[in-house]
Amino acid sequence: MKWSPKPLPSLPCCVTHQRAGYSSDVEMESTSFVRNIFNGQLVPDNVFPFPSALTEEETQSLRALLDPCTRFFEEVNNPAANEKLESIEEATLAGLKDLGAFGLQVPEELGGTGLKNSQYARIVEVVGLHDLGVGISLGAHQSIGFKGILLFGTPSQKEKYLPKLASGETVAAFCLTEPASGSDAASIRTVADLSPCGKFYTLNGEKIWISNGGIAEIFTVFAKTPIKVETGEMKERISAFIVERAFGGVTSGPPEKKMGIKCSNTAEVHFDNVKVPAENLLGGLGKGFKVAMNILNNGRFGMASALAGTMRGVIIKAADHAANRTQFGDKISNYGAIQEKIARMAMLHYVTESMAYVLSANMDMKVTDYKLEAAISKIFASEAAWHVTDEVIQVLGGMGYMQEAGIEKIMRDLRIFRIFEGTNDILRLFVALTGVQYAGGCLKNLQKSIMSPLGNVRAILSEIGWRMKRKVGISSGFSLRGLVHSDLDSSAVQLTKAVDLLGEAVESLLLKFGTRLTDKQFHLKRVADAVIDMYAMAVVLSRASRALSLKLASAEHEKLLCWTWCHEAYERVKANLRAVKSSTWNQSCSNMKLISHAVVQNKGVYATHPFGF
Ligand code: MYA
Repeated sequence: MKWSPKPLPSLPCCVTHQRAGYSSDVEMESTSFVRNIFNGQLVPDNVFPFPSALTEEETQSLRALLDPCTRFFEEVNNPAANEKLESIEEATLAGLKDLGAFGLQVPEELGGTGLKNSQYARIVEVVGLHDLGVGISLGAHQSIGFKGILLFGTPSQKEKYLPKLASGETVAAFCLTEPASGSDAASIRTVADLSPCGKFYTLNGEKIWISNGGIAEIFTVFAKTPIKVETGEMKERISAFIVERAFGGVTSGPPEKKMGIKCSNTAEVHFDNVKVPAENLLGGLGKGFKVAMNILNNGRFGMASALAGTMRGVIIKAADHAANRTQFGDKISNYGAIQEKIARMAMLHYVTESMAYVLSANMDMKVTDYKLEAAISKIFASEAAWHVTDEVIQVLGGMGYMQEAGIEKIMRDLRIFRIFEGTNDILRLFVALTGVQYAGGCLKNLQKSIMSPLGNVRAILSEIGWRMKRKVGISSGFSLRGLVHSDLDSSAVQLTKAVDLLGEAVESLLLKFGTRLTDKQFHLKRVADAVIDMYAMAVVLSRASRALSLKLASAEHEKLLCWTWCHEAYERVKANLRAVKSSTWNQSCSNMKLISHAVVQNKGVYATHPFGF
C-alpha cells in the first residue's frame, strides 16, 4: 500500500510544554497527550489527574440504568440462541428497546436516553461482557449508523430522524466501505449527482460488509459529488447523505456468513438511481470525508469500553478455573506459568479500561483533538481482548476449546475488532504519520522563528538548548511530580524518559528520511507501537495515582499493575525506538521486503521442500 497522506514539511521540530508560540496553527495548541509526545513534549492536561466528567447526579442516574441493563443481559439475552438464529431474538430486541438501548446518546428531548460519553461507555461495557454480536448491532446503529446526524445534522434533520432511531422503530447503518475501497476510504466510487433543479441528488453505487445493512431503514451514505473548487475547476469530493430505504432504489443482499458476531446483520447495500432530497445532505457539500472520519473517531471509545467488558467477563472464567483445577497435586493458580498469564490479563484489562474512561471523559470535557487517542484505544483494546481471551482458553486447556465453555464464540466474535472500524495496521500508520507530520510542522515553525527578526529569542534559545540536551541523552527536564502519586515516581520517570526518547527518535527519522518517511512503514509501525505503550503508561499512572490518593481498597494492587506495566512498556519503547535507528534492524526490514516479494511473486512459499518435491 502506498499511503502518503499529506506531504511532510521539509524539516522536523520540537517545542516544550511551555509553548514558545511559534505556530498560528490551531493543532499546534492541541492538548492531546499523544500528539505532543511526538515532539518530545509532555502535555499532561487530558490525562492527569484521572479525568472524570460526571456530576454526582449523572453518576447516580448511570447506576440506576446499569442495574436493569446488567439484569437484562444476565436474565433475558441469550447469546447462544442469538448466534444460532443469526439475528437477535424478538423478545431481546423488544427488551433492548424498552431499556432505551437504541438511543443511548440521543438527547432526551428527542426521545433518547441522553447519556454522556462516559455513561455510554459504562453501559456498553455490560453489553461487551455479555454479547458482542448484540453490541455490534447496537453499535453499528448508534455509534456510527446515525452518529453523523447527532454530530452534524441540522435541527430539522435531527427532529425528523432521531426520535424513531432512538426508540428502535427504525435502524441505522453506516455505508462507507465498497468493493474497491476498504482502508483507502477516500477512493469510494459511489456517486451522487445534483439534479438540474437542485432539489435532489441521484445516488448510485454499491456498499459492502455493511453492519445492519439488511435491516436498516436509515443509512448514512458517503458518495462522490462534483464540486467547483476555488480555482473554478470541477473536482470530485466526498459528501455524506441521509438516505431512507423508503426513497426507493435501495436494496440489500442476503446476510453474510461470518466467523463471529453472527447475530449482527452484515450485508451489501445497493443504491440504484436513488433520489435523495437535497436537504438530506449531511455536514456540507464536499465535507463527507471529514464527516466519516469524525464519526469513526467519535465512536472508537465505545469499542474500548465494550472490550474492557469482554475481558472482565473472560478473566472471571480463567480465575475460577485456576482456583479450582488441581494438577500435579496443587491448584494451578499456584504455578508461575499460570500466574504470569493471569497477571498479564489483569494488566491488559486495566490499561484498556483506563484508556476507555480517559478518552470518554476527555470527549465529555469537550477536548477536540482526541483522534490519536481514539485510534490507539481501538488498537489496544482489540489486541488486548484477543490476547486475553486466547490466554483464557490456554488456562482452561482442553476445556477452553470446547463450545460448552463459551469462550470459542467470544474468540470468533472478537476477531473482527482488529479489522473493522479501521484496521489496526492502517490505524498504526495513521497515528504515526499524524504525529510525525505534527513534529515536522513544529520544527518548520521554529526554523521560521529563528529566521525572523521578530522571533522570541529567549524561547528559541531555550528550545534549542533543550533539544541539544536531549540529543546527547540528557533529560529535557519534564516531570510528572505533583501529578503522579509519589509511590509511582519511578514509573513516572520511565514515562518522561520515554517521551525524550520518542522526541529524539522522531526528529532523527525526519532528518534522515525527510518526506520519504511517509513510505517507511516498517519504521512507522515501531514508532506507533512505542507511542501506544507510552499512552498506556500515562493512563495507568494516572489511574493508579488516583487509587492511591483515594486510598481505594485495590490501591496496592493497582500500584503493582502500574509498576509492572510501566516497567515492561518502557523496555519495549526503548527496544522499538532503538530498532528504527539500528542498521541491523534496517537490514532485517530490507530482508523482509525481499522475502515478501519472493512469496508474492511465487504465489506462495518459495523455499524448496526438504524432500525436494
Ligand atoms: S466502517 C468502515 C471503517 N473504515 C475505515 O475506518 C476506513 C479506514 N481509513 C481511514 O480512516 C482513512 O482512509 C485514512 C486516511 C486514515 C487511511 N480524523 O490524506 P489523508 C484528515 C480526522 O491522510 P487518506 C466499519 O468498519 C486528514 O487530517 N481527520 O487521507 C464498521 C486530512 O485533513 P486535511 C482525519 O490518505 C464496523 C484529510 O483527512 C482522519 O485518504 C462496525 C485527508 O487525510 C481522522 N481519523 O486516508 C462497528 N484521518 O486535508 C460497529 C484523516 O485537513 C461499532 N483525516 O489536512 C461497534 C462499537 C462498539 C460496541 C458498541 C455497543 C453498543
